Amino acid sequence: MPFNPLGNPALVVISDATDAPIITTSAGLPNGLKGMLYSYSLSAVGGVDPYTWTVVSNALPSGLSLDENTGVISGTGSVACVKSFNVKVSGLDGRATTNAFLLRIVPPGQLPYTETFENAGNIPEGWTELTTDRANWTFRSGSPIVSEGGLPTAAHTGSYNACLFYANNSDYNTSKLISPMLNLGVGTTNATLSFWLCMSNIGSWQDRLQVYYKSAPEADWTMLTSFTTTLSSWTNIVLALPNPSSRYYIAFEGWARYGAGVCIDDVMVTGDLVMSAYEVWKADAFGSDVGNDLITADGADPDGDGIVNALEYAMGFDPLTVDTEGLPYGGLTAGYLTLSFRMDKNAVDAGVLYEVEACTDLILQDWSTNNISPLPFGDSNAWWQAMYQHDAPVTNAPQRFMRFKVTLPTP
Ligand SMILES: [Ca+2]
Ligand SMILES: [Ca+2]
Ligand SMILES: [Ca+2]
Repeated sequence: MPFNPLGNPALVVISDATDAPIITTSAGLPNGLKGMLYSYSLSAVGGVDPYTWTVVSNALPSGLSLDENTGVISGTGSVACVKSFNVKVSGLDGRATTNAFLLRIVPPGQLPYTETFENAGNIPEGWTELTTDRANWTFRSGSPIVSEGGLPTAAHTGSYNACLFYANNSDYNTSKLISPMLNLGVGTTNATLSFWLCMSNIGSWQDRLQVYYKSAPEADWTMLTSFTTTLSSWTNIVLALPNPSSRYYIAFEGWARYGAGVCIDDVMVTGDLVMSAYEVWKADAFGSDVGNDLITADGADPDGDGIVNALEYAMGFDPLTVDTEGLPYGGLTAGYLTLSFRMDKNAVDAGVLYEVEACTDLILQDWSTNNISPLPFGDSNAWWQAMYQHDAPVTNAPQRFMRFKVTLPTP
């Protein structure tokens, strides 16, 4: 670590020409959202700059690229997937370091989730209201009675906040404003709800808010906390969300009677989402049905095409459309029995194991991977067209059967 060669003794140069640059970005990159612009900068220290950044093994999620000069990964992820890849950073002197990275492109509905209520005064898409009384949530700027001293005078951000207000009855009128189903994933840590609340009083009249969650559509609501006292300016509320699941709901239940209204804005749900590549594929394919085992189990076949979900994934098919193109096929090639099938590249990258077996007797079921050899694979953009042969010529055996099986990686 020599002193700055320009001679300023107060400055120490971090780089050392004898070392390679060291990547300081940690392996797990922030998730990207499918269809949304992604940008994240890799960084390194040491070595001799300027650096050159290159992907040296495997590939980035499709739609993303690495800028070789800046180390910025950017673009719009077009496919929900999980990709691991290696990036090399080289200093000007050619010394280089390579690190492994993991990047998930997850479908919408995953974390982080935000709602700003900017929907032209209407309830946002996917939100519902469950009211048992006379009051309804409205979407407006601030309290409905600013002219009488009600607060807030405006939305926390933008032009709209949600508000439950009622002034025609001294009993509480309650209504739940319910989020869309949120996929908090499995094994997520630090699931957190953040929102802004303003709930001012008029004279001695005070509205209330109770916040609820449930981990499944069929579950009962569980109360997280309640607010019963005046908050006369926008206040950030942060709550831990227990029992994260892939079918999670949050409800804001206002209790309104003569107060200035229960006003909320800028709802955000965050967490360290942990999803396997297969879970990402399922979340993308099944949307709000995720968690419904009748549709999404590995062995389920919701489109009725005879291909179960695990195989739809492994072969790059659509689990909700009857697939007729690209099905596995067998045949004879130069006197050998062959079997050909698609291997989706994202599934291959995620560690799905494809095994080809043969047997001579379906009653004995003597399946074995012996004497099976790969032939050259075809390369489509999205999949490999795998081709395997059984190494005994068909003239040597009157009957033979081949099959392949896939094993999903353990999450
Ligand atoms: Ca807003
Ligand atoms: Ca199917
Ligand atoms: Ca299908």
